[in-house]
Amino acid sequence: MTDPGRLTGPLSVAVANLCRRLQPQVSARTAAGFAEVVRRLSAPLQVAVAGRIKSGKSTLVNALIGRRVAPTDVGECTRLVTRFQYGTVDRIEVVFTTGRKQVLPFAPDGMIPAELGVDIAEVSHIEAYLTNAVLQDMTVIDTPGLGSLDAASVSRTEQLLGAASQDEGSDELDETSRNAVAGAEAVLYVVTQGVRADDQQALAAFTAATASREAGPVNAIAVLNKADTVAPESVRGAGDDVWKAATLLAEKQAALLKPRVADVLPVIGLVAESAESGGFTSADAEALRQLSTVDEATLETMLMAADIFTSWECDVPTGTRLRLLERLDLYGIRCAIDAIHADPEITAGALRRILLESSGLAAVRSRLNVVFAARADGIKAAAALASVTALAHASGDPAERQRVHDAIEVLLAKPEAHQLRVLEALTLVVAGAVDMPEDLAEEVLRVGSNADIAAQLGMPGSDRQELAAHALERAGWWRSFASFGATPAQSRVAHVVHRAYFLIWQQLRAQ
Ligand SMILES: Nc1nc2c(ncn2[C@@H]2O[C@H](COP(=O)(O)OP(=O)(O)OP(=O)(O)O)[C@@H](O)[C@H]2O)c(=O)[nH]1
Ligand SMILES: [Mg+2]
Repeated sequence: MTDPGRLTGPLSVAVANLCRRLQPQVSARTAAGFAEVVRRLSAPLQVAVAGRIKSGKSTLVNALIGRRVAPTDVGECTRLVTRFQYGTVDRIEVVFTTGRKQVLPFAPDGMIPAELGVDIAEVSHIEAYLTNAVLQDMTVIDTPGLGSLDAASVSRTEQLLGAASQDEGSDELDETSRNAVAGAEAVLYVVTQGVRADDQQALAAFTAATASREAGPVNAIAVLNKADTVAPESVRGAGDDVWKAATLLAEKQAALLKPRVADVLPVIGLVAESAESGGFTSADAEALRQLSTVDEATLETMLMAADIFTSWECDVPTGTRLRLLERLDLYGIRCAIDAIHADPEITAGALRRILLESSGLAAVRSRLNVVFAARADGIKAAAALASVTALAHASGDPAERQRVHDAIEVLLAKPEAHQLRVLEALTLVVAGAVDMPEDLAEEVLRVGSNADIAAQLGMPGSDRQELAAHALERAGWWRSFASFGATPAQSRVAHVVHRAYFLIWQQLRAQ
């Protein structure tokens, strides 16, 4: 049985208890599914990194894990789903569609080998167990690019995200149940400057694959990767500042992708990967130091384009320049040289930190913490409840379905579980399943996707009395909206929001 101490929080505990209580009252098949739901509830949050082909997903995964382990650019592995999870010993396994597993040696450079040496058509996915601490809180799932012409790998991704847990002691589960249980719980969506309206479709298609769970602002964020390649002259108001251009572009994309994602943050995955994973060495720092002594006009010319940079006559060997380009691209190289000009004595370590800062990774990490880690309990519990419902439906037994439905209703009626209802309502509104005037939709979003009361009420910095008065006022407003001004679907959402405000008010009063 799962150790309840490892569950993420009170909502997860409540859903795990519901599963355990129901287990003796349902069919063996459903009970096995519930056991799997409980097991997943105590596992770290499953975050899928998704996006178009070659958008830099694997590079970003390496940066987040802090280790260059996922193959980038070429090789058959980029066509496969790889799950990076915490382990006490580094180990890679190929999981075949039959369920058979085969341990795979790391490549000499410490990465997952780009070619597996097995028939890729028979491979389900790769499991990588790594000792890196980041993975204790989050399992990172690297996915092949969406929008690739290779339909086979897209459909494999969809299947695999649904079946990713098949190798973990759940042999008694049939495929329907497995699909009802598995899948990613949160999405980190990687876009580049070419994002178009149809990327929203790509996002929707992806979420359909994450175990039929909707992604929304609660469990999805996006990054604008390759920020270094944004041409500042293509973005109004950016001047000649690349980072500013990327930030403005990210804001525009946020409006385009809203409300499916909480945020779009600019990032330079490549520089982040090099700075975080040991890819940037003291030899690289030395090479940059040497480059920084080249006269300014020549440097400007060299930094205009990659081929000029590598082919221009210069004391730094071409091979070294190629390596710098591969690790930092022109933007990172320029950034490092600027830092050396500002402080010629700068150490390799300090240079690495400056590169890391310039990559924007810190903001992505902190957003991941705010959006995912802080909400992991709610996200995991909501995903688990969706699985429980799907399992009951898949049973084909109306009595069983009713029993499970009733138990869920009892759970959701408790004040401490009301947040799950709010998340559900929020998802309905965001996905457009319930039509709401824009200002009301915004309000539902704010109440549902913030953990802090002042943020929920949109009144940061207010005192308790002001907050309580506002909560009570909004509770009253939503109650009358539920009764008078709403369609039946709106009315159901309005009741949930009313109660959320009421519970906030109660909590403020009790403090
Ligand atoms: N200039 C620049 N290049 C990047 C950045 N991030 C990734 N790249 C490059 O983009 C290419 C593709 O990166 P990957 O990480 O393999 O992309 P992917 O999305 O995993 O690709 P697939 O798995 O094949 O879909 C590589 O050559 C990376 O070096 C970035 O921030 N800036
Ligand atoms: Mg990849």
